[in-house]
Amino acid sequence: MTAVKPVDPALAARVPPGQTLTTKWPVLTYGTTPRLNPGTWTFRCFGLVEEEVSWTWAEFSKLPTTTVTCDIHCVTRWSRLDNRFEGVPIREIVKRVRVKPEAKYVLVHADPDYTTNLPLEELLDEDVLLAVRHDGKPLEPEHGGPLRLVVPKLYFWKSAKWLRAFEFLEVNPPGFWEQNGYHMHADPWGEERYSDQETNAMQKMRAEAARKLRDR
Ligand SMILES: Nc1nc2c(c(=O)[nH]1)N[C@H]1C(S)=C(S)[C@@H](COP(=O)(O)O)O[C@H]1N2
Ligand SMILES: [Mo]
Repeated sequence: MTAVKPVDPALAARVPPGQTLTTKWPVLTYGTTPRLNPGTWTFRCFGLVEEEVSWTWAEFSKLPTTTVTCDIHCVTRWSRLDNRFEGVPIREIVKRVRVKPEAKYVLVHADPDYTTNLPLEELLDEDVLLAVRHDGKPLEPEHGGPLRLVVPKLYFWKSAKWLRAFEFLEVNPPGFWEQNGYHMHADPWGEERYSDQETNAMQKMRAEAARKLRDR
């Protein structure tokens, strides 16, 4: 008889449907790993903001930081529990740029040519971090070092590695994976994996927003 390791029910309750646990941390990158050039790197906030801000690496490194322990869920069906991310909490960013009330969505820009979209309300969640460290060590380049976004409540493709900018918008244009068959919202607990699961209203909104952005 083979011994089956029982699953701790407290842990099982933290694993969304269709996911399995891993203790390793897989690397999922479309394309190559960019390297930091501290001389030219900037992190920029633009679009519907009172104050357009661009931080150099030296300036960004002086922002206040905090620690968030969270679970992460990749749409390729692995989940990793209790990740200790350290970085700049989202509130430290938005209070410096003062987002205009018309802004409802954010297009996240990252190297190399990666984008992802999400509602502003979800970017402003307490557990959202611009992370520079993971489990006590600087973020490895493969995992988005020097700076990545961490949005624990959504599938991990929304957590852009090599983060470079937030663009605050009235509309919700699809980002890279969202244009390639993945869901606009991406809630792991609702298994919002693919674009064909989107409501008609959401599909209409994605088409209109994409058109608006192309024509501007
Ligand atoms: N810039 C950038 N960010 C990215 C990606 C990418 O290819 N480029 N992949 C996304 C996907 S699909 C996932 S699952 C996570 C993977 O992060 P990890 O490689 O640290 O596990 O990063 C996301 N952020
Ligand atoms: Mo992913």
